[in-house]
Amino acid sequence: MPWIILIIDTVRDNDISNGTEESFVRAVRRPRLYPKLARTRLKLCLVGDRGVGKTSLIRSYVLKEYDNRYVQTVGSRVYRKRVGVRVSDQKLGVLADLELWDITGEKGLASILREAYFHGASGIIAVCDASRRETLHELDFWLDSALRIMKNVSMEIAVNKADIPRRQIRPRDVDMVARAYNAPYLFVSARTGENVEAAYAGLIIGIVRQRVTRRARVPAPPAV
Ligand SMILES: Nc1nc2c(ncn2[C@@H]2O[C@H](COP(=O)(O)OP(=O)(O)OP(=O)(O)O)[C@@H](O)[C@H]2O)c(=O)[nH]1
Ligand SMILES: [Mg+2]
Repeated sequence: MPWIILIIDTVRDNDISNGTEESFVRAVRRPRLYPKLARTRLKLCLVGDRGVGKTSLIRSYVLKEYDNRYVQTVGSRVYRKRVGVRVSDQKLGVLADLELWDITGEKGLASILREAYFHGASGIIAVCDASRRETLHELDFWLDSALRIMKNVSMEIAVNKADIPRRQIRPRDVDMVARAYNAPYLFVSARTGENVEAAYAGLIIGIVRQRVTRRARVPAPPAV
């Protein structure tokens, strides 16, 4: 039986500093604790109905910006961000280059282009709007679309607009969908920033853990 113990955490934004490769490597690596460094690329897609806040959640995470105005996304747009993940028990620092795909909420267009949108994706964040119950039920459409293209994709549900007092979606409503897709969920708000980092971190850590685990399987030590 293989045995693996992993403890992983993300590098906080403060650690990441403002972008030079050297400072970033220093932050992830902490040479004495993490002497090994690996690089990886992750494509993450945000999906969900029109107006649920996909663009806002990406802009909040990548640019630390929020805008009250609604500008519909036509087609798709790709944003990039680099994050660090520390895999403690392997003494490994991983630099992950993220491609964040902001995908139209128009179902017709998304169906036609789903091959292009989801091909090569490692993770899906399925977004619904806490103030519109129907957007939760429509996640079936979005998650099924992604699963038709990528069978082994990690999924997470983000119930956005958690700052709005009149919520139409309760945790137990999300439970059922989350269980059906084996996807964790979080209530988040692009407006206040609540749980935004946590939502991305949870998904990214899970994917990096899978990749490292696949590469690092070692035989069990002999019984003593
Ligand atoms: N109260 C509140 N409003 C939000 C939040 N996130 C987004 N919005 C607002 O909801 C509207 C739609 O947000 P978008 O990010 O454009 O939604 P989208 O999912 O990208 O929409 P499409 O591109 O049409 O698919 C905008 O007016 C945002 O300001 C949030 O967390 N709380
Ligand atoms: Mg959009």
